[in-house]
Amino acid sequence: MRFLDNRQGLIAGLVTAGLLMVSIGAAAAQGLAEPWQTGFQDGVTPVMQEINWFHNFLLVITAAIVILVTGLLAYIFVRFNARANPEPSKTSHNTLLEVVWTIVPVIILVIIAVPSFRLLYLQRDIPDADVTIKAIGNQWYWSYEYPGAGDVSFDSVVIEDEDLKPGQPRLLSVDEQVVVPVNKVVRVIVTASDVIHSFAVPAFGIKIDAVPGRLNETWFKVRKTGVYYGQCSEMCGVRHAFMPISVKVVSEADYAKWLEAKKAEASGPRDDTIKTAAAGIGAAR
Ligand SMILES: [Cu+2]
Repeated sequence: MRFLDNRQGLIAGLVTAGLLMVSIGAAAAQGLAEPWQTGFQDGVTPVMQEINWFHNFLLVITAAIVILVTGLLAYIFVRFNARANPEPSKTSHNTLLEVVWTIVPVIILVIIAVPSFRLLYLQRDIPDADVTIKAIGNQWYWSYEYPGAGDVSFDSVVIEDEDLKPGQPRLLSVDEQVVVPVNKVVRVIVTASDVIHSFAVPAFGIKIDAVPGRLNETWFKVRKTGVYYGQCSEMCGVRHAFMPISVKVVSEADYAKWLEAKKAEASGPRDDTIKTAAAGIGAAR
């Protein structure tokens, strides 16, 4: 009776886990990681879709190898232990077998290498960019510049826990999001001003080091509007965990509108309140 109870409990647990995974799959499509999420975030760029495919492809190959090797081991344990096989064979060579176990792994590696290199070239060959943004890592926030789009530049600073508004994810929300158009090739030039940071957005399949005095570049083309989050992914100091990346992907019209507003802001009267206040303190001293 107890066994039956346990079994019912187990089935209920499996069903719950199944439902949970379905709901996680839906939630993971929002551009950020979810508690108990399994697998990657929903890929929204060609690169991330390819990474997802490559990951699943490798998973099938590695699982097949593990099953084959485990099966062979189990067979040997049962069939050739001292009790079942008291008179061991003296065979030391089998040419056919040796050729097979050399050639087959080579073929497997070639099968893996072809899509692997294809993916590498997709990531590294940056197509002609529609929009170029420059991301600069600082201790501990990101600055963004839009070269070729006027004097647009701004800092993007984490929103502290006590200032979070409902719906803003903790440690991922920033005061000013990077805005990019949907279905356009965006080139990201990445550098840093102090120490090494790393610019990473999982849903885009990008992660690239931000090194002081050096320009790295990567690209993405997002096929779905929305907000996508990333984090600094190179240990860069005490507030390493507090410099998130938040990318808002909007329609082309909305992007143009946002850019106009930003340009107007940049050419308008600058807000020198802080500097004036600092100068005031200096004068009073
Ligand atoms: Cu950092």
